[in-house]
Amino acid sequence: METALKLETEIEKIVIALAGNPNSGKTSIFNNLTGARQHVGNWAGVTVEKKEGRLVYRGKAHSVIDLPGTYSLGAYSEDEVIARDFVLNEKPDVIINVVDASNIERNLYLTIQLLETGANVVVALNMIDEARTGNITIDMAKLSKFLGVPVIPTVATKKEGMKELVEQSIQTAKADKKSPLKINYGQEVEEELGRLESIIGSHAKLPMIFPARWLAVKLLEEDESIHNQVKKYTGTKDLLAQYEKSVKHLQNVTGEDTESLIADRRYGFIGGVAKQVITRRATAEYKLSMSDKIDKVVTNRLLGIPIFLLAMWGLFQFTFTIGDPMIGWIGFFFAWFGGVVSGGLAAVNASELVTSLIVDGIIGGVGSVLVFIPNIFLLFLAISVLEDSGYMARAAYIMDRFMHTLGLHGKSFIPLLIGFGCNVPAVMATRTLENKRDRLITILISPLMSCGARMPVYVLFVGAFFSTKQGLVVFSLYMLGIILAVIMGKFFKTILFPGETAPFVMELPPYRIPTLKGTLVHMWERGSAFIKKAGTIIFAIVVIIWALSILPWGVEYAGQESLIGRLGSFIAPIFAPCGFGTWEAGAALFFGILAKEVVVATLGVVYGVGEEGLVTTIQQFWTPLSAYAFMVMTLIYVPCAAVIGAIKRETNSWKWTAFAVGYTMILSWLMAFIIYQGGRFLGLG
Ligand code: BGO
Repeated sequence: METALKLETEIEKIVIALAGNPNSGKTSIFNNLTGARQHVGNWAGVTVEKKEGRLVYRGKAHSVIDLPGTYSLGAYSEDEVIARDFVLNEKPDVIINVVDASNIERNLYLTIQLLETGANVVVALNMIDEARTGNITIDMAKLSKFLGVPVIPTVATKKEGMKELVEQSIQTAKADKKSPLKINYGQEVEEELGRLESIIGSHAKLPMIFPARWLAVKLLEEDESIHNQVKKYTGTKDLLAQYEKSVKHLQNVTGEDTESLIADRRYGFIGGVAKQVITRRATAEYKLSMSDKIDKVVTNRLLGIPIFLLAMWGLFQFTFTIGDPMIGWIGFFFAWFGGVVSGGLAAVNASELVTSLIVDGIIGGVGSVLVFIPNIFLLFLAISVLEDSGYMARAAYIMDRFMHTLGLHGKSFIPLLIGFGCNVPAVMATRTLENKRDRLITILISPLMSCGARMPVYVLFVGAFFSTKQGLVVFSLYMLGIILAVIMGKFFKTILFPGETAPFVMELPPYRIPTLKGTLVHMWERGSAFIKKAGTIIFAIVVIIWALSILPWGVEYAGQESLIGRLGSFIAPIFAPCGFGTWEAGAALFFGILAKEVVVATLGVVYGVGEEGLVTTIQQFWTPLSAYAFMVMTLIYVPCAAVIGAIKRETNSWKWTAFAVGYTMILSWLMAFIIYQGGRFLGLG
C-alpha cells in the first residue's frame, strides 16, 4: 500500500485548475474528479475557502484546484483576484473552464479572459441537459474552433462526459502552449494597446510576469490592482505615463470610459460567437433583447444585403443632398478670395510670376480641393454614425456570410469598410487577421475601396455630368470598388493562395445610440486629416505642378509646351482608348498617384480656373461616358503614395508592393476601357 501511494506521489505531475461562474456546476465537477480525495483550507492571507483534491486517472495522480467562482478576471472582488493571481502566477498546466450551456453568453465573458492570458484551457460545457430542455442547440465543433480550445459536453450531476474531460485535460496540459486569444478591440483601442505593448515588451521584467497584450488591456481597463503591481517595478514610469495618456485620449475620442469600451468589445466577440454557434427555438421564457430584435431583421439572410445596400445608398444621398449647396458657397468664396488677392497683389505691384503662383497655383489648386470639405465631412459623419451605432459590425457580419460563399475570409471585410475613410488604416487593420495569406489578400484588395480622397474627383465630375443623379452615381462607384475587391480577392485566393480559410469570430457589439460628442470627434479625426493634407502635401504638390506649368521660361502658362503639358502629352495616348486622351487628364492622373485629391488640384492648376470654372471647362473635354470611365480609373488606378508606403511596411516586401501597384494599374485601364468602349458600343456616348 505504502509503495503504491509513493508511486502515485512520484508521478503526480499535472496541476488542473477549475474555473467558472458561480452555479456553473464547478463543485459538482470537482467532486466527480476528486471523489473523497479532497482537502479544504484557505487561500493565503484571506478567509476564502481553498479546495484542493487529487484526481487519480490511469494509475496516475494529478492535483485539482477549485478556484473561486467568478464572472470575470477583474479585481472587483477577492474571489476574482485569487482566481486571476492563481492563473497568472501559479500557471496551472491546464484550466478546466466550466461553462453553463444554458447561459453561454454570460459564462463566456470569463472564458475569453482566461484565453487572453494564454493559459491552456479546456471548456467543460456543463448542464447540456438543461440547454436541451431549454430548446438550445449548440454547435460544439464550431464553438471549439472559434475559441481555439477543446469543448467537452458534460452533465456533472450524472457524471456524463467526465472521462472525456479528464482525457482531454491531460492531453491539453501536455500540449504546447497556444498563443493568447486576440480580441479585436477596435482601431482606436488597438492603437493605444500597440503603444503600451511596445513599452511593456522593452521592459526587463514585465514580459516575464505578464503576457504583454494582457497587461496592456488590463491597464486600459484601469485595473487598480494591476496598476499597483506594475508601480512596484522600477523603470515603469514611461509605461504608466503612456497608460494615462492612452486612457485620456480614448475617453476624449469616444466619450466613454475605457473599461466599458473594452467590455463592449468582449461582449461583441461573445455576441458574434453566440450568433454563430447557438440556435434557440423561441420559447415563452426566452425573450429577445432589443439588440436581438434589430439583428433578426438587419442580419436576416434575405434582408441583410438589401438593407446594407440601402444604408450605403442613403449615405451618399445624405452626403450629396446636404453637401452640394455648401460646395457652391465655398467655391464662391474661393473665387471671391482669388479676386481679392489678385487685386491686392496688383495694388502692391507684385510680379506676374508671384501673382500666378498665388492665384493660379495655390488658391486655384488647393482651393479646388478644399471646396469638397462639406461632402467629405458629411460622408465621415454618416460613416461615424453607422460605426458608433454598431451597424458597421453587422455589415461585416452580413458580408462575412457572402464572402464565405466565395471561399474568402469574411473578417477581411472589416479592414475594407475602414477603407471607406482612408486606405492607410485599412491596410494596417489587416493586422487583426492571423492567417498570413488572408492578410496579404486583404492588403492587396484594400486600395480598391473608395476612400475619402477620391471624393473630390467624384463630386467634381458628377456635378458636371450627372447633376440629377449624383448620389446614385457615386454609390455605384463605391459598390464597384467593393465588387472588384471581392472578385480580385477570390481571384488571388484561387490563383495565388489556394487552401482552407480558418474560422474566426465576427464581433457583434450591442447596438447603441451614438453620442453627439463621439460622432463629431470621429468625424473630425478623419476629416481634419483631409484639411491637414490639403494644407501640407497637396499645397507642396500644387506648387510643383504650378512650377511645371510655367517652365520652361517663356511658354504659355500650363500650355502644351510647358513641362507639365509635355509630360501629360507623353502619357495621354495610353488613356485615349478609355475616352480621356487629353494631356490635362494624363497629367492629373500622373500627379494623382501622390494623393488622389491632387487629380482635381492638377486640373484646377492646368486649366487655371477656380472650382466654378472647372465644372464648365471639364464639360468641354469629357462626355458623361468618358467622365464615368475617368472616375472608375481614379477609383482603381495605383494606390496613393501613402498607401503604397503602408503596403510596403505591412507586407515587408517590395515584390508585393510592386504587385499591388501593377495589378491596380492594369485593372483600372481595363475597366475604364471596357466602360468607355462598351458604352459607345451601346450608343451611350
Ligand atoms: C443544486 N445538469 C444539471 N441539470 N444540473 C447541474 C449540472 C448539470 O450538468 N451540474 C451541476 N448542476 P454547483 P458551482 C440544487 O445544488 O456544482 C446543479 O457553484 C439544489 N441544491 O446539482 O454547486 C447542481 O460550484 C436544489 O444544484 O455549482 C447544483 O459552480 C435544487 O447546478 C447547481 C436544485 O452546481 C450548481 C439544484 C440544494
